[in-house]
Formats: sequence, structure tokens, C-alpha cells
Amino acid sequence: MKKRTFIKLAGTAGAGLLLAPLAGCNDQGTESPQGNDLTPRPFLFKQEPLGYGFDALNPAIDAMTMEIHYGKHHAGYVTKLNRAMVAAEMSTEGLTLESLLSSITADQKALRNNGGGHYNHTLYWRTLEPGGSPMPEGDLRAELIEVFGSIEAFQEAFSQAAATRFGSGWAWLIRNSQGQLEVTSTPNQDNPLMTNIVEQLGQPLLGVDVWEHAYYLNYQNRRKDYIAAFMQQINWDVVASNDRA
Ligand code: MN3
Repeated sequence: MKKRTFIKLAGTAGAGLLLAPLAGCNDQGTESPQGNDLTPRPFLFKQEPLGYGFDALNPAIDAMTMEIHYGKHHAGYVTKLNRAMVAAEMSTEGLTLESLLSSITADQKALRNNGGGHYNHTLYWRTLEPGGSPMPEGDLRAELIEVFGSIEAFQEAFSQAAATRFGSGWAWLIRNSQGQLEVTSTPNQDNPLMTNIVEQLGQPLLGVDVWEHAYYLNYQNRRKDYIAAFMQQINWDVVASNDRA
């Protein structure tokens, strides 16, 4: 979304809330990215449409938080990522975001923070779903039970990783490099695909943003309440489709 468009919509508050996500839509229009097609989608160097309105996850996540988070924070990472690519004289042609994250080093700060920021938020919006479910189904459900003992034990491990991440960061369900499901967390905008940076490597299936900007307007210091609400709004078909192993 263009910055000017966002500011204009933000200025008209309620009237802009439902219209704003459409401004970023492509040919697929308002169709939910979850849809019926769960073919793994590429992570591109641009911001994809949200697929639902800013108010669609209310009250779990309020409309103002969504509008600022998607329209300002995430959009900012995308802009700065592309700027950093230009500065590094790197072409995005034929390059996936996944391969960029896999190859960057800790000292490439702009690519690390903004590349991670863009990937992490893209995954976050894709796996949230209005009227989503707290309970996985099928093969993923069976494997979570096998690994964690029960779905409740998985939910507890994931929530705990998110609640105890000091400062800003993310908690993840990943398929680690040994092929096992694992709960991890990363600081800032680091991502489990960052081979040269993170300790626990893997393919991210589900990630929760625990930066204060993700919840503070509605939950203030009650991060645990936000995590619990997040866990109720998940599209588990998308989570399973993120499993590319
Ligand atoms: Mn965020």
C-alpha cells in the first residue's frame, strides 16, 4: 500500500478499515489467500494482500493494531528490504526470500532485519484466519501428539516459548533440520531459515509475533492473553501446507 493511501485511510478511521486491505490486492481480488488452494506459495519481495479485513480478527486482534501492523510495520520492512537489496547490489530476479535468508550473515544487518521482518509477517498473516481453529487436524495433529504427548502439551510449549521470549521476537513451530517438529523462538526478526545466524534451524510452519506492536494497543502488558487469542485463530491447513519437507 502506498504510504499516502494509508495515511489518508488512517485519517478516516472506521471508513478506511474495510477498504484498506483491498488497496493492496492483486488480480485475486478479495479472495482469501487461504482459499482452497494450499499449494505452497512463494515468498516474494513485495507485500501480498492480507486476504481479510483489518477488523476480521477482532476481538482477538483489534482493527487498529492490524492496520498499523500490516500497513506500517510490515510495509516498512518490505520497503527497507528492497532498499537494502539495491544498496547491496543484489538482484531479486530469480531469488526467493527463503534462499536470501538461508545465505545472509549476521553482519548483513539490513537484510537480516528487514528480510526476516518481511518473511515473518507474511507467514503470520497467512496462518491467521478469521474464525480459525485452535486444533490441528490430520497428519499434523497426529505428529504433534507423538512429539509433544498431546495437543494441549504442544499448545503449552508454543505459548511458553512466546511468553518467555525476552524483549522482541517470535516463537515458532518448525520442522528442524533433523526432520522433527520442534518449538523454538528467535529474537528480533531472526528466522529459523537463517543458517548462519540461528541455533535451531528449520522450516517455519507457524510463528507468533511477540513484539509489543503486535498486541500492546489491546492487551498492554498482557502478552499471555494475546498469545492465547492468537492460538484460537489459526488456519491449520495453511500451517500444514508450510511443511515443505
Ligand atoms: Mn510485527
